[in-house]
Amino acid sequence: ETQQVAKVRLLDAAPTIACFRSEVLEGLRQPIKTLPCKFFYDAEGSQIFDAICELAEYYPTRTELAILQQAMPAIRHWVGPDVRLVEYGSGASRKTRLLLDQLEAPAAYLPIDISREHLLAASQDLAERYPAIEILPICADYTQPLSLPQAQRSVGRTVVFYPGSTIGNFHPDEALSFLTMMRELCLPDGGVLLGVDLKKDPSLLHAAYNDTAGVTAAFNLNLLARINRELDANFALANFRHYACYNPIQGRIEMHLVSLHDQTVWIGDQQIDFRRGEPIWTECSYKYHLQEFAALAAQAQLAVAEVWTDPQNLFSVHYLRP
Ligand code: AVI
Repeated sequence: ETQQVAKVRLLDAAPTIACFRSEVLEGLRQPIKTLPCKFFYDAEGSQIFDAICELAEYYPTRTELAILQQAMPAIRHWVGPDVRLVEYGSGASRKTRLLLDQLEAPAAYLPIDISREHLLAASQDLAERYPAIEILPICADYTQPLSLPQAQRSVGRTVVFYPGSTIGNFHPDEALSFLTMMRELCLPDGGVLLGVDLKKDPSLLHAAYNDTAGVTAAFNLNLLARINRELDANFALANFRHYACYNPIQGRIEMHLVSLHDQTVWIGDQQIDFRRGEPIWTECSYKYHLQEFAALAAQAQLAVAEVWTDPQNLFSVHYLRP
């Protein structure tokens, strides 16, 4: 029995184990211990993240999907024909299908993700579904400089798709550099279509990052499990607690793993000591007012061409132009 499988060629620039190890150790040796949130997304973590997106408490995914659906005619107009669509942190590419279905003859789609298995599965699926579109997946840590492959066909403008409010997982200064990089990519006549989570009642935010089923806690703790799996470490997961809270002054969710005891953990031959109550800071998720985000984009010389929100003003989608 032969199976017709559309072929996708993966450009693999995934961070090595040595990089992972050195970033983990560097973070855990700081006076305030941190771990980079990009490392949440191994095969396990990407799956848990997909489960988060289905949670009743986690409003961003479904809200953004509804906004995109509504805004589609306008988005189609802004993006135009023959586009090269570049998506950062594409994951399961769920929202992408909406775009590929409704844009005007898109020429190429370049999904970039740090999670190889997830990226490959999603790309295979898209290649079968959209034979007319060139699918060029890139496995990489996109916070590092990265040169994108040429699409085979000559194409029109480049549009960057950055949904989910992942821009909120950067501190504002990092978000600014990332926006600047996206601007350069879409010059001269492309754009950036991105999702931004909005400031709101802290209790809604608190619930979104402290779901009752404990999926977000499992997502956070999986980072320690991953370090155990890949770096020969011995974190006892029961000795750490997921702790997420909204800081209304900084306008961000802060996610931590708090040590429940004085304890020592080994990562290979490296010893890391924890005091009872000491946190490992694993993630920030900044929330913006529309004007705050427009000001940040303007600093990166990107102008808001149009912005869409849901009726409850929970989430926003922006089309930015250089
Ligand atoms: C990917 N990112 C936008 C998510 C967020 O909401 O900041 C990651 C996440 N962390 C906990 N739940 C979801």
